Amino acid sequence: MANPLYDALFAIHENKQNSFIIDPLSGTSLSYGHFVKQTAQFANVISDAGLVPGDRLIAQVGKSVSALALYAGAVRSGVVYLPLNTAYTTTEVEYFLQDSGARLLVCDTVSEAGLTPICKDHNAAVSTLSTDGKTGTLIDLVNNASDSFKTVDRSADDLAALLYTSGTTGRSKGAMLTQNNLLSNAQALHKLWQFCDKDVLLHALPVFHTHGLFVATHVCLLAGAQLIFEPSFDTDRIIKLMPHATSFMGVPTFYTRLLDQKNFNNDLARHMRLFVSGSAPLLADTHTLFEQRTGHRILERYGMTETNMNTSNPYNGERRAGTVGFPLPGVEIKVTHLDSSAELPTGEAGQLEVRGPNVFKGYWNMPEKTQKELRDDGFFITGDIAQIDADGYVSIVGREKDLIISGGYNIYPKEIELVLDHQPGVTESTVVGVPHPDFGETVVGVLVGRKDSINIQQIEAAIAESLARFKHPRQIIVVDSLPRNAMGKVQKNVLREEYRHLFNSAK
Ligand code: MCA
Ligand code: AMP
Repeated sequence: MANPLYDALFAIHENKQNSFIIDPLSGTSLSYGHFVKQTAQFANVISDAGLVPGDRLIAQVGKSVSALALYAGAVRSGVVYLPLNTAYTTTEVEYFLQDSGARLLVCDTVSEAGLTPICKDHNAAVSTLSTDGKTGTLIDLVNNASDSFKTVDRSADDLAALLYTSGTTGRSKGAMLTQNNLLSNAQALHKLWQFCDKDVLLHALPVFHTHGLFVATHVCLLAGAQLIFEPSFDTDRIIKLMPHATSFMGVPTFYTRLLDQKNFNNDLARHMRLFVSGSAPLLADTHTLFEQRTGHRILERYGMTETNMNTSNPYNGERRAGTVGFPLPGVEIKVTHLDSSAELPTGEAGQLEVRGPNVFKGYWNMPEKTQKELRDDGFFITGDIAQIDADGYVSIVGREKDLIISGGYNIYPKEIELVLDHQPGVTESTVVGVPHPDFGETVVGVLVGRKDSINIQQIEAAIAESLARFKHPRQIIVVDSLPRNAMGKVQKNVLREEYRHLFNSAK
């Protein structure tokens, strides 16, 4: 047997001296061979902690080489990797801990005190890793662990990762991703986007989501390319580093922020061969402006946590602004009628459905939810409204699911509405997304209640207690009543229209 994902991504680099992680500004670098040794040390620590193949490991840690080695160590030891947004509060983390039954939680040193009690309640061990990945109880163990490890055998259908993507009903759903889901997608993208060992990817995405952890990192590992591994997206640093890179991946906010910088120009981008955008819609204007400024046409692609990447604009061929290109090789898509599920003719907008080796195994502990969204014939109902034009280009034209995407992060209104509905004086609430010049979309909370009995500051404090900062409504508005259709359903589209200019000038 073997461990297909580990073998393809990491084992191939054993004892190789070529650079993997580089920092051109400080001149430091880490070789592939050294990184592979680190994966063995992390794998030893994970198995010495008593985790066996199939167990879940939660990592709520800063972006560092150690965090990447922890992920690789989990894959190598057959343990299911469960990364969490570092912005999640203790309340949110407790849900993931309880739902996943994780045996070990690795958290930032600063969050240890807050998270230890809930780990005790849920029989999970705690280990710490500093934001820069250099200290913490985990590192103390790693530094004393052997740098050789017998990689655990895994099959292509075994789980490699569990990524939570919040649910429209408010409860986050754990997307079960197998070794082959991840490997097949990485291989398709590596080929399609022509990554090779001469590439240097400027990596500024978080590594607790699919885009940064799988799409960006896996294509580089398959290609033996180098990574400039930035802890976060800092526009000034990106501008300084870009002349040293060949490729860049980001959410639309990365691109609009770069375009806001006068000194971001074609000279900076002259070494670049590829700019990729995804996770949220890239406005056609941004695509056009970017080409005018740099001479590069951004390659937009479309994916989901449940499916990794589904479609991509071509590497060679027209990268059509406002579209997400064509299905990846091996991926099938169809657009179906929202009610009858009958396939619609070309050009008509409807539910986008996806089938292929990239489509997840289902939702963790949610067989009924899985049954509803993953058809028996293997097609996955995305909740995105799309249309395919006469040339075969796919456009995402809307969402059937109640979802706000802010700076590439997914926000599910239901989760916030559940908190708002329980606030003193609030008789009902609704949460909508409205355009935002920096984040693309942002959150607005609309409350019904007597103005004199609603305390906005108190409500904001309650939200801060239970929800990550990025989910907080940027504005809370109190109204007498909510617009409803004949069925009595709140008309969120009416509210989106009413408040669409709320943040026009905000930058
Ligand atoms: C930070 N804040 C945010 C966001 N990020 N608020 C709303 N939406 C956000 N996305 C908060 C901060 O906590 C801070 O709060 C305040 O906003 C201002 O922070 P700022 O400095 O402007 O933000 P930042 O720290 O620079 O972060 C913005 C960012 C970041 C760089 C765009 O959000 C980011 O890296 N997004 C990438 C997300 C991603 O990787 N998505 C891929 C998901 P305070 O008020 O306390 O200061 S995977 C996916 O979608 C599918 C699979 C796919 O197709 O890829
Ligand atoms: P996630 O919950 O992280 O899996 O987010 C996946 C969702 O992000 C998709 O269902 C789409 O709604 C959205 N998305 C991802 N890429 C794009 C894109 N290029 N254009 C429009 N929406 C996108």
